[in-house]
Amino acid sequence: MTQLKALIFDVDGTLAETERNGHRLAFNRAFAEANLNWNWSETLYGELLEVSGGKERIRHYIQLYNPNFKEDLETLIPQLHQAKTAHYRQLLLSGEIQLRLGVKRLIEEADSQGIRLAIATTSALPNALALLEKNLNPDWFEVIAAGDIVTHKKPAPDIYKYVLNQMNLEADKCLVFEDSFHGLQAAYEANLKTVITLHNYTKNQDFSLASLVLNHLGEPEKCFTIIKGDVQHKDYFDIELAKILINKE
Ligand code: XBP
Ligand code: MG
Repeated sequence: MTQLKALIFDVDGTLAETERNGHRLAFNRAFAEANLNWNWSETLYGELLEVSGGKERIRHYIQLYNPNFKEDLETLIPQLHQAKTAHYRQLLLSGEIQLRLGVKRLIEEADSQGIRLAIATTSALPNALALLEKNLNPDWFEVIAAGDIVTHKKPAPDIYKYVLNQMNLEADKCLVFEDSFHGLQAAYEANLKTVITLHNYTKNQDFSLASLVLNHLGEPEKCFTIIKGDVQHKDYFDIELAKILINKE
C-alpha cells in the first residue's frame, strides 16, 4: 500500500475562482491605465485562457487581435503585467474572491495529519501569495512554486517536477488538485494522479486522464457531484479519499 505524503494544489480555478472577476478585471484595469482600448470580455477571456501565464496571454492576444500593433512588446508586456499584478492583489485583498467549497477544510485536515502541502501555479508569485495570505496561511505550504520559476509553464510538467524535486518526493505518494485540462496534462506528464474540480471556464474540457472529476470538493453539509470516478460512498472530499485514490490503478 502506497502512503500518502503530500497534496499539491493549483491556485487559479482550484483554490478559488480567480479568473473571471480577478485576473480578467485586473488585465482590463492595466490596459485602461496604459490608455489601451483593449477590453477582455468574459467570453474572450475564456478563449484566451488557452494560453497559460499572464505575460504569455497578453502576447497571444496582441498576435491574434492586434497583429499590426507597433509598440516594443519586450518592454510593454512586462510593464502591463506588473500593473495587472498590482490590480489583482488589490482585488484579492478587498475580499472579493473567496476559496472554493471544501478547500480550507481539506487543507486543515491535511495539515493536522502531517500530510505535506505544496502549490504549483502558473500565476506570478505575488498573486499566489496574496490569495494565500488573505484566505489561508502561506506557511502551511512547504513549497510555493509559481510563475517564471520554470521556463515552460503548464501544460508542460516542469512545475510539478520542480515541486517533487524540492520536496524530495516520489510522484506516486502525492495527489494533485487542478481545475483545467492544461493543469491535468502537466500533472499527468509528471506521473501524478489528479483530482479535478470543474467550473464554468473548464466544464467542457477533456478530463479522461483524471482520477476523479467533481463539481467541487464539498462540505459535510454540501455534498459534491461526481462527474467521473468512484468515491466509495463519500459525499465530500477528505484525506481518507485521497489515500484511497493514490492506491487505485
Ligand atoms: C493560471 C494562469 C495564470 C493566471 C494569471 O493557470 O494561467 O496565468 O490566469 O496569472 P493555472 P498571471 O491555474 O493552470 O496555474 O498573470 O500571474 O500569470
Ligand atoms: Mg488552474
